[in-house]
Amino acid sequence: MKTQTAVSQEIVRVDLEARQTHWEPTAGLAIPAYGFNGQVPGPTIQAEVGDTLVVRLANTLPEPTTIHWHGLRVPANMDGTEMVQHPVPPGGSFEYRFVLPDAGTFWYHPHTHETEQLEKGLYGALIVRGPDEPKLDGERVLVLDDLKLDRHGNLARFGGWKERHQGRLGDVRLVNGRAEPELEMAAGQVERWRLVNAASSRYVRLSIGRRPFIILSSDGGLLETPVPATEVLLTPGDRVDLAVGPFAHGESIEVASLAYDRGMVKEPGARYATVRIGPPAPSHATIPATLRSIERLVTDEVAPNRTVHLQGRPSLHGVDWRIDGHAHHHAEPVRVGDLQVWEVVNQTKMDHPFHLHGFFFQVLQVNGAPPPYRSWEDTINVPAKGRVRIAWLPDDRPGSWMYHCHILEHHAAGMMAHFEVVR
Ligand SMILES: [Cu+2]
Repeated sequence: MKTQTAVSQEIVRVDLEARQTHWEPTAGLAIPAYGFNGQVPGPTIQAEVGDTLVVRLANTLPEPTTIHWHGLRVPANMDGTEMVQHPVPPGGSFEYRFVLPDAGTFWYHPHTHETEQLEKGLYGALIVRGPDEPKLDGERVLVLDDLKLDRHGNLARFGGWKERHQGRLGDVRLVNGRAEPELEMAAGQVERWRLVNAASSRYVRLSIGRRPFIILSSDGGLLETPVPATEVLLTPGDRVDLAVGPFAHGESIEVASLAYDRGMVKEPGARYATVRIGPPAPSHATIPATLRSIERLVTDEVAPNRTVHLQGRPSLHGVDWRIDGHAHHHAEPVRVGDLQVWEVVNQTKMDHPFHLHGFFFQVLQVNGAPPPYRSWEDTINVPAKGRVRIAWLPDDRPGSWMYHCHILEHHAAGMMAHFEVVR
Protein backbone atom coordinates (compact mmCIF):
# COMPACT_ATOMS: atom_id res chain seq x y z
CA MET A 1 0.00 0.00 0.00
CA LYS A 2 1.22 3.45 -0.81
CA THR A 3 1.86 5.64 2.18
CA GLN A 4 0.02 8.91 2.09
CA THR A 5 2.28 11.75 3.13
CA ALA A 6 0.77 15.03 4.19
CA VAL A 7 2.02 18.04 2.25
CA SER A 8 2.64 21.16 4.27
CA GLN A 9 0.62 24.19 3.18
CA GLU A 10 1.86 26.83 5.56
CA ILE A 11 2.55 30.41 4.63
CA VAL A 12 6.17 31.29 5.38
CA ARG A 13 6.65 35.05 5.65
CA VAL A 14 10.09 36.60 5.48
CA ASP A 15 11.09 40.26 5.51
CA LEU A 16 14.33 40.94 3.70
CA GLU A 17 15.86 44.38 3.73
CA ALA A 18 18.70 44.87 1.25
CA ARG A 19 20.86 47.38 3.03
CA GLN A 20 24.33 48.70 3.56
CA THR A 21 26.21 47.11 6.40
CA HIS A 22 29.65 46.42 7.79
CA TRP A 23 30.78 42.90 7.17
CA GLU A 24 33.46 41.33 9.34
CA PRO A 25 34.88 38.36 7.40
CA THR A 26 37.62 38.10 9.97
CA ALA A 27 38.05 39.64 13.45
CA GLY A 28 39.11 43.26 13.26
CA LEU A 29 38.38 43.66 9.54
CA ALA A 30 35.07 45.41 8.91
CA ILE A 31 34.41 46.22 5.28
CA PRO A 32 31.57 48.35 3.92
CA ALA A 33 29.22 45.84 2.32
CA TYR A 34 25.64 45.02 1.40
CA GLY A 35 23.63 42.44 3.33
CA PHE A 36 20.09 41.14 3.51
CA ASN A 37 18.98 42.32 6.96
CA GLY A 38 22.54 43.51 7.43
CA GLN A 39 23.95 39.96 7.49
CA VAL A 40 26.32 38.13 5.14
CA PRO A 41 25.04 35.70 4.10
CA GLY A 42 21.43 36.82 4.48
CA PRO A 43 19.11 34.77 6.70
CA THR A 44 18.72 31.12 5.74
CA ILE A 45 15.10 30.73 4.69
CA GLN A 46 13.61 27.37 5.73
CA ALA A 47 10.33 25.88 4.57
CA GLU A 48 8.64 22.66 3.56
CA VAL A 49 7.47 21.43 0.18
CA GLY A 50 3.99 22.81 -0.46
CA ASP A 51 4.47 25.92 1.65
CA THR A 52 3.87 29.34 0.16
CA LEU A 53 6.84 31.64 0.57
CA VAL A 54 6.01 35.32 0.90
CA VAL A 55 9.05 37.57 0.92
CA ARG A 56 8.78 41.31 1.27
CA LEU A 57 11.93 42.86 -0.15
CA ALA A 58 12.61 46.38 1.10
CA ASN A 59 15.44 48.15 -0.68
CA THR A 60 17.37 50.70 1.34
CA LEU A 61 20.50 50.44 -0.83
CA PRO A 62 21.60 53.47 -2.83
CA GLU A 63 20.88 51.49 -6.04
CA PRO A 64 18.07 49.33 -7.50
CA THR A 65 17.96 45.61 -6.76
CA THR A 66 15.87 42.43 -7.19
CA ILE A 67 15.90 38.87 -5.88
CA HIS A 68 16.32 35.84 -8.10
CA TRP A 69 15.36 32.49 -6.52
CA HIS A 70 18.07 30.25 -7.89
CA GLY A 71 16.74 26.78 -8.70
CA LEU A 72 13.15 27.38 -7.62
CA ARG A 73 10.38 26.56 -10.08
CA VAL A 74 8.56 29.83 -9.53
CA PRO A 75 6.09 31.53 -11.87
CA ALA A 76 7.96 33.58 -14.49
CA ASN A 77 6.93 36.92 -12.98
CA MET A 78 8.60 35.94 -9.67
CA ASP A 79 12.00 35.11 -11.21
CA GLY A 80 13.55 38.44 -10.26
CA THR A 81 15.23 39.17 -13.58
CA GLU A 82 15.12 42.36 -15.63
CA MET A 83 12.97 40.43 -18.15
CA VAL A 84 10.05 40.16 -15.73
CA GLN A 85 10.26 43.00 -13.25
CA HIS A 86 11.40 46.57 -12.86
CA PRO A 87 14.24 46.60 -10.34
CA VAL A 88 13.10 47.82 -6.94
CA PRO A 89 14.37 51.42 -6.60
CA PRO A 90 16.07 52.77 -3.48
CA GLY A 91 13.36 53.21 -0.86
CA GLY A 92 11.01 50.84 -2.72
CA SER A 93 9.69 47.40 -1.92
CA PHE A 94 8.33 44.34 -3.73
CA GLU A 95 6.49 41.23 -2.59
CA TYR A 96 7.59 37.86 -3.94
CA ARG A 97 5.00 35.13 -3.42
CA PHE A 98 5.08 31.56 -4.70
CA VAL A 99 4.53 27.93 -3.73
CA LEU A 100 7.62 25.78 -3.08
CA PRO A 101 7.16 22.69 -5.27
CA ASP A 102 10.49 20.93 -4.67
CA ALA A 103 12.72 19.90 -1.77
CA GLY A 104 16.36 20.90 -2.00
CA THR A 105 19.12 23.34 -1.24
CA PHE A 106 18.54 26.58 -3.10
CA TRP A 107 19.77 30.14 -2.79
CA TYR A 108 18.71 33.68 -3.46
CA HIS A 109 20.60 36.68 -4.77
CA PRO A 110 20.00 39.87 -6.77
CA HIS A 111 19.69 39.70 -10.54
CA THR A 112 20.59 43.38 -10.93
CA HIS A 113 24.16 44.60 -11.05
CA GLU A 114 25.10 41.13 -9.84
CA THR A 115 28.85 41.37 -10.25
CA GLU A 116 28.98 43.98 -7.51
CA GLN A 117 25.91 43.21 -5.42
CA LEU A 118 26.84 39.54 -4.80
CA GLU A 119 30.48 40.33 -4.11
CA LYS A 120 29.33 42.93 -1.58
CA GLY A 121 27.40 40.23 0.27
CA LEU A 122 23.85 39.97 -1.08
CA TYR A 123 23.10 36.27 -1.07
CA GLY A 124 21.53 33.68 1.20
CA ALA A 125 20.50 30.03 1.34
CA LEU A 126 16.97 28.70 1.02
CA ILE A 127 16.24 25.20 2.31
CA VAL A 128 13.08 23.33 1.34
CA ARG A 129 12.47 20.03 3.13
CA GLY A 130 10.49 17.15 1.76
CA PRO A 131 8.46 14.56 3.65
CA ASP A 132 11.06 11.80 3.14
CA GLU A 133 14.45 13.24 4.00
CA PRO A 134 17.24 10.92 5.17
CA LYS A 135 17.79 11.22 8.92
CA LEU A 136 21.28 12.31 9.87
CA ASP A 137 22.77 13.40 13.18
CA GLY A 138 22.86 17.07 12.33
CA GLU A 139 22.75 19.51 9.49
CA ARG A 140 24.80 22.52 8.42
CA VAL A 141 24.38 24.98 5.61
CA LEU A 142 27.76 26.05 4.23
CA VAL A 143 27.70 28.90 1.76
CA LEU A 144 31.08 29.20 0.03
CA ASP A 145 32.34 32.44 -1.44
CA ASP A 146 35.51 34.40 -1.97
CA LEU A 147 36.37 38.03 -1.54
CA LYS A 148 38.80 40.25 -3.39
CA LEU A 149 40.31 42.91 -1.14
CA ASP A 150 42.83 45.64 -1.88
CA ARG A 151 45.89 46.27 0.24
CA HIS A 152 43.91 48.51 2.59
CA GLY A 153 41.46 45.72 3.38
CA ASN A 154 38.60 47.25 1.38
CA LEU A 155 36.78 45.59 -1.49
CA ALA A 156 39.07 45.79 -4.49
CA ARG A 157 37.95 48.00 -7.36
CA PHE A 158 35.57 46.22 -9.72
CA GLY A 159 36.18 45.56 -13.39
CA GLY A 160 39.16 45.50 -15.65
CA TRP A 161 40.30 43.19 -18.37
CA LYS A 162 41.28 40.31 -16.08
CA GLU A 163 37.95 40.17 -14.26
CA ARG A 164 36.07 40.36 -17.50
CA HIS A 165 38.14 37.50 -18.86
CA GLN A 166 38.33 34.99 -16.00
CA GLY A 167 35.73 36.35 -13.61
CA ARG A 168 36.46 38.02 -10.30
CA LEU A 169 38.64 35.80 -8.12
CA GLY A 170 39.28 36.73 -4.50
CA ASP A 171 42.11 35.67 -2.22
CA VAL A 172 39.97 35.38 0.90
CA ARG A 173 37.92 32.20 1.07
CA LEU A 174 34.70 32.34 3.00
CA VAL A 175 32.28 29.96 4.61
CA ASN A 176 29.06 31.65 5.70
CA GLY A 177 30.69 35.05 5.36
CA ARG A 178 33.72 34.25 7.53
CA ALA A 179 37.28 33.71 6.35
CA GLU A 180 38.47 30.10 6.81
CA PRO A 181 36.46 29.50 9.99
CA GLU A 182 36.96 26.70 12.49
CA LEU A 183 33.93 24.45 12.79
CA GLU A 184 33.24 21.86 15.46
CA MET A 185 31.74 18.45 15.01
CA ALA A 186 31.21 15.53 17.38
CA ALA A 187 33.21 12.35 16.82
CA GLY A 188 31.20 9.38 15.61
CA GLN A 189 28.42 11.40 14.00
CA VAL A 190 27.35 11.74 10.39
CA GLU A 191 26.02 15.13 9.35
CA ARG A 192 24.21 16.47 6.33
CA TRP A 193 26.11 19.34 4.82
CA ARG A 194 24.22 21.55 2.40
CA LEU A 195 26.75 23.41 0.28
CA VAL A 196 26.20 26.39 -2.00
CA ASN A 197 28.88 27.98 -4.17
CA ALA A 198 27.98 31.68 -4.15
CA ALA A 199 31.30 32.90 -5.58
CA SER A 200 31.40 35.10 -8.68
CA SER A 201 33.71 32.82 -10.61
CA ARG A 202 35.66 30.44 -8.39
CA TYR A 203 35.19 26.73 -8.98
CA VAL A 204 35.32 24.56 -5.87
CA ARG A 205 36.61 21.04 -6.33
CA LEU A 206 35.53 20.16 -2.85
CA SER A 207 37.53 17.86 -0.61
CA ILE A 208 36.84 17.14 3.05
CA GLY A 209 40.26 16.10 4.28
CA ARG A 210 40.40 13.76 1.24
CA ARG A 211 38.10 11.45 3.20
CA PRO A 212 35.18 9.64 1.60
CA PHE A 213 31.75 11.24 1.83
CA ILE A 214 28.37 10.50 0.31
CA ILE A 215 26.59 12.70 -2.21
CA LEU A 216 22.90 12.78 -1.29
CA SER A 217 21.54 15.56 -3.39
CA SER A 218 22.36 18.00 -6.18
CA ASP A 219 20.75 21.21 -7.48
CA GLY A 220 17.22 19.85 -7.78
CA GLY A 221 17.07 17.63 -4.71
CA LEU A 222 17.89 14.04 -3.76
CA LEU A 223 19.68 11.65 -6.09
CA GLU A 224 18.21 8.20 -6.66
CA THR A 225 20.84 6.47 -4.55
CA PRO A 226 23.62 7.76 -2.29
CA VAL A 227 26.87 8.17 -4.26
CA PRO A 228 30.21 7.66 -2.45
CA ALA A 229 32.95 10.10 -3.49
CA THR A 230 36.09 11.81 -2.23
CA GLU A 231 35.60 15.02 -4.19
CA VAL A 232 32.82 16.89 -5.94
CA LEU A 233 32.88 19.90 -8.26
CA LEU A 234 30.81 22.94 -7.35
CA THR A 235 30.79 25.58 -10.07
CA PRO A 236 29.49 29.04 -9.23
CA GLY A 237 25.74 28.62 -8.59
CA ASP A 238 25.96 24.88 -7.83
CA ARG A 239 24.64 23.09 -4.76
CA VAL A 240 25.29 19.67 -3.32
CA ASP A 241 24.22 17.92 -0.11
CA LEU A 242 26.68 15.48 1.44
CA ALA A 243 26.67 12.97 4.28
CA VAL A 244 29.94 13.76 6.11
CA GLY A 245 31.67 11.70 8.80
CA PRO A 246 32.13 9.88 11.07
CA PHE A 247 35.48 11.21 12.27
CA ALA A 248 37.53 10.41 15.38
CA HIS A 249 37.97 12.61 18.45
CA GLY A 250 40.95 14.93 18.09
CA GLU A 251 41.08 14.88 14.30
CA SER A 252 41.36 18.10 12.37
CA ILE A 253 39.79 18.00 8.91
CA GLU A 254 40.43 20.54 6.17
CA VAL A 255 37.52 21.59 4.00
CA ALA A 256 39.32 22.66 0.86
CA SER A 257 39.15 23.13 -2.84
CA LEU A 258 41.65 20.95 -4.72
CA ALA A 259 43.56 22.52 -7.60
CA TYR A 260 41.32 22.91 -10.63
CA ASP A 261 42.19 23.88 -14.17
CA ARG A 262 39.17 25.45 -15.79
CA GLY A 263 41.06 26.20 -18.99
CA MET A 264 43.14 29.38 -19.21
CA VAL A 265 42.54 29.77 -15.45
CA LYS A 266 44.37 27.47 -13.05
CA GLU A 267 42.90 27.74 -9.58
CA PRO A 268 45.34 26.45 -6.96
CA GLY A 269 44.15 24.33 -4.05
CA ALA A 270 43.02 26.35 -1.04
CA ARG A 271 41.45 25.93 2.38
CA TYR A 272 37.91 27.09 3.16
CA ALA A 273 37.52 25.86 6.74
CA THR A 274 38.92 23.53 9.39
CA VAL A 275 36.70 21.09 11.26
CA ARG A 276 37.85 20.18 14.77
CA ILE A 277 36.46 16.86 15.92
CA GLY A 278 35.33 16.97 19.53
CA PRO A 279 34.25 14.26 22.00
CA PRO A 280 32.04 11.51 20.62
CA ALA A 281 28.26 11.66 20.53
CA PRO A 282 25.86 8.83 19.67
CA SER A 283 24.89 8.40 16.03
CA HIS A 284 21.39 7.60 14.79
CA ALA A 285 22.12 8.45 11.15
CA THR A 286 20.49 6.24 8.56
CA ILE A 287 20.93 6.69 4.85
CA PRO A 288 18.48 4.55 2.88
CA ALA A 289 19.77 2.65 -0.16
CA THR A 290 17.12 4.37 -2.29
CA LEU A 291 16.55 8.09 -1.82
CA ARG A 292 13.90 8.52 -4.51
CA SER A 293 13.26 7.63 -8.13
CA ILE A 294 13.92 10.01 -10.99
CA GLU A 295 12.12 9.13 -14.18
CA ARG A 296 14.16 9.47 -17.34
CA LEU A 297 13.01 12.34 -19.55
CA VAL A 298 14.61 10.70 -22.58
CA THR A 299 14.71 6.94 -23.10
CA ASP A 300 15.67 6.71 -26.77
CA GLU A 301 18.26 8.48 -28.83
CA VAL A 302 16.74 11.90 -29.50
CA ALA A 303 18.34 14.50 -31.73
CA PRO A 304 18.81 17.86 -29.98
CA ASN A 305 16.21 20.46 -30.94
CA ARG A 306 18.45 23.36 -29.93
CA THR A 307 22.18 23.92 -29.99
CA VAL A 308 23.48 26.63 -27.69
CA HIS A 309 26.95 27.95 -28.55
CA LEU A 310 28.97 29.52 -25.75
CA GLN A 311 31.41 31.90 -27.39
CA GLY A 312 34.12 34.42 -26.64
CA ARG A 313 35.89 36.69 -29.02
CA PRO A 314 38.72 39.12 -28.47
CA SER A 315 37.63 42.75 -28.48
CA LEU A 316 38.63 46.20 -27.31
CA HIS A 317 37.36 45.27 -23.81
CA GLY A 318 39.54 42.17 -23.75
CA VAL A 319 36.91 39.62 -24.66
CA ASP A 320 33.23 39.67 -25.62
CA TRP A 321 31.28 36.77 -24.16
CA ARG A 322 28.34 35.67 -26.27
CA ILE A 323 25.73 33.06 -26.94
CA ASP A 324 25.03 32.12 -30.57
CA GLY A 325 26.83 35.14 -31.92
CA HIS A 326 25.15 37.74 -29.75
CA ALA A 327 25.66 39.41 -26.42
CA HIS A 328 22.34 39.09 -24.50
CA HIS A 329 20.95 36.82 -27.21
CA HIS A 330 17.22 36.72 -27.89
CA ALA A 331 16.61 32.97 -28.38
CA GLU A 332 13.69 31.11 -29.94
CA PRO A 333 10.65 30.41 -27.73
CA VAL A 334 9.75 26.94 -26.43
CA ARG A 335 6.25 25.54 -26.06
CA VAL A 336 4.80 24.20 -22.82
CA GLY A 337 4.91 20.39 -22.87
CA ASP A 338 7.44 20.09 -25.72
CA LEU A 339 10.45 18.04 -24.62
CA GLN A 340 13.62 20.08 -24.93
CA VAL A 341 16.90 18.38 -25.77
CA TRP A 342 19.66 20.95 -25.92
CA GLU A 343 23.26 20.56 -26.94
CA VAL A 344 25.33 23.18 -25.14
CA VAL A 345 28.56 23.60 -27.07
CA ASN A 346 31.46 25.43 -25.50
CA GLN A 347 33.52 26.98 -28.28
CA THR A 348 35.90 28.68 -25.87
CA LYS A 349 39.06 27.44 -24.17
CA MET A 350 37.53 27.97 -20.72
CA ASP A 351 34.91 26.08 -18.69
CA HIS A 352 31.55 27.82 -18.24
CA PRO A 353 28.81 26.91 -15.73
CA PHE A 354 25.55 26.88 -17.73
CA HIS A 355 22.49 27.90 -15.67
CA LEU A 356 18.87 27.57 -16.78
CA HIS A 357 16.34 29.64 -14.85
CA GLY A 358 13.14 28.17 -13.44
CA PHE A 359 13.37 24.60 -14.74
CA PHE A 360 15.42 21.55 -13.85
CA PHE A 361 17.14 19.53 -16.51
CA GLN A 362 18.65 16.06 -16.70
CA VAL A 363 22.15 15.74 -18.05
CA LEU A 364 22.21 13.18 -20.88
CA GLN A 365 25.85 13.45 -21.93
CA VAL A 366 29.05 15.27 -21.09
CA ASN A 367 31.45 15.16 -24.03
CA GLY A 368 29.43 12.26 -25.42
CA ALA A 369 29.49 10.10 -22.26
CA PRO A 370 26.57 9.60 -19.86
CA PRO A 371 26.96 11.24 -16.44
CA PRO A 372 27.81 9.00 -13.44
CA TYR A 373 24.30 9.30 -11.98
CA ARG A 374 20.87 10.67 -12.86
CA SER A 375 19.87 13.92 -11.18
CA TRP A 376 17.95 17.14 -11.58
CA GLU A 377 20.18 20.12 -12.20
CA ASP A 378 19.88 23.82 -12.94
CA THR A 379 23.61 24.52 -13.29
CA ILE A 380 26.13 22.31 -15.08
CA ASN A 381 29.76 22.75 -16.00
CA VAL A 382 30.42 22.81 -19.74
CA PRO A 383 34.10 21.93 -20.10
CA ALA A 384 36.44 24.03 -22.26
CA LYS A 385 35.94 23.06 -25.93
CA GLY A 386 33.42 20.49 -24.69
CA ARG A 387 29.70 19.87 -24.93
CA VAL A 388 26.88 18.91 -22.62
CA ARG A 389 23.51 17.52 -23.72
CA ILE A 390 20.57 18.23 -21.44
CA ALA A 391 16.85 17.46 -21.47
CA TRP A 392 14.06 19.40 -19.80
CA LEU A 393 10.32 19.70 -19.99
CA PRO A 394 8.70 23.13 -19.89
CA ASP A 395 5.74 22.78 -17.54
CA ASP A 396 2.91 25.28 -17.65
CA ARG A 397 4.71 28.42 -16.50
CA PRO A 398 4.70 30.66 -19.55
CA GLY A 399 6.68 33.89 -19.59
CA SER A 400 10.20 35.19 -19.99
CA TRP A 401 13.10 33.05 -18.84
CA MET A 402 16.82 32.95 -19.40
CA TYR A 403 19.93 30.85 -19.49
CA HIS A 404 23.44 32.10 -18.93
CA CYS A 405 26.94 31.45 -17.75
CA HIS A 406 27.02 31.71 -13.94
CA ILE A 407 30.44 33.35 -13.94
CA LEU A 408 28.88 36.69 -13.10
CA GLU A 409 31.27 38.76 -15.19
CA HIS A 410 30.62 36.56 -18.25
CA HIS A 411 26.87 36.86 -17.78
CA ALA A 412 27.17 40.64 -17.43
CA ALA A 413 29.33 40.84 -20.56
CA GLY A 414 26.66 39.05 -22.58
CA MET A 415 27.02 35.27 -22.23
CA MET A 416 23.29 34.96 -21.70
CA ALA A 417 20.10 34.39 -23.64
CA HIS A 418 16.48 35.12 -22.88
CA PHE A 419 13.51 33.29 -24.35
CA GLU A 420 9.77 32.87 -23.94
CA VAL A 421 7.95 29.81 -22.74
CA VAL A 422 4.63 29.95 -24.64
CA ARG A 423 1.41 27.95 -24.53
CU1 LIG B 1 31.46 31.84 -18.45
